[in-house]
Amino acid sequence: MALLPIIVAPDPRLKIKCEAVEEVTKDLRKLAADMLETMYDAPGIGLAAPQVGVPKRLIVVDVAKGEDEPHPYQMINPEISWASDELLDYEEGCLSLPEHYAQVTRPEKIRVSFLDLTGQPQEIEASGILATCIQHEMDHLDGVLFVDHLSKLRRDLIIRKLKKYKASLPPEKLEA
Ligand code: K1U
Ligand code: ZN
Repeated sequence: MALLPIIVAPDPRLKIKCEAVEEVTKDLRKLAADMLETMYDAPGIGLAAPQVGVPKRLIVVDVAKGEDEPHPYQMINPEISWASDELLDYEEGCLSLPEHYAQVTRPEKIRVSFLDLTGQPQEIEASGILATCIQHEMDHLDGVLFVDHLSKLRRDLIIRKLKKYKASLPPEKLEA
């Protein structure tokens, strides 16, 4: 397995709509395993393929707390088939927006269908932080970042700070 470099915003690769996965191949399974390893290493609770430069509809999520057993999800072509009217406010972070956090409001419960790594269709119901994280990761597949849910003023402020942060990094610390 391998750790993958995570793209930091602003970057055009984080703003594109990703393509559906047509076939679940060995290479895709390797990518999903590398993404999980990268997510645990960061550490984070989710990661989407475009964050590692792959414009495909693949996400990984694990919201299990440190002392609990890991509970990873690897979802190919995820789709939300139902969302609750009840909403949840959650202070979100993003590995592509390091050290920035903001409260985002999303449906509290969702039903999501996806393909697993054997290509079999699956459906789960998620609530709380798991639902929030899946929605955040699915946003990435459509080129949407959590700052896109904020006012233009707050979004522009965060993006301006990230531009400065990236400009201050030595070239070897910038991802490809
Ligand atoms: O970059 C990402 O998409 C991952 C992001 C996912 C996320 C966090 C919070 C709400 C919604 C989605 C992160 O994992 S940021 C890091 C983080 O939240 C965290 C890190 C270590 C322990 C617990 C949380
Ligand atoms: Zn993110």
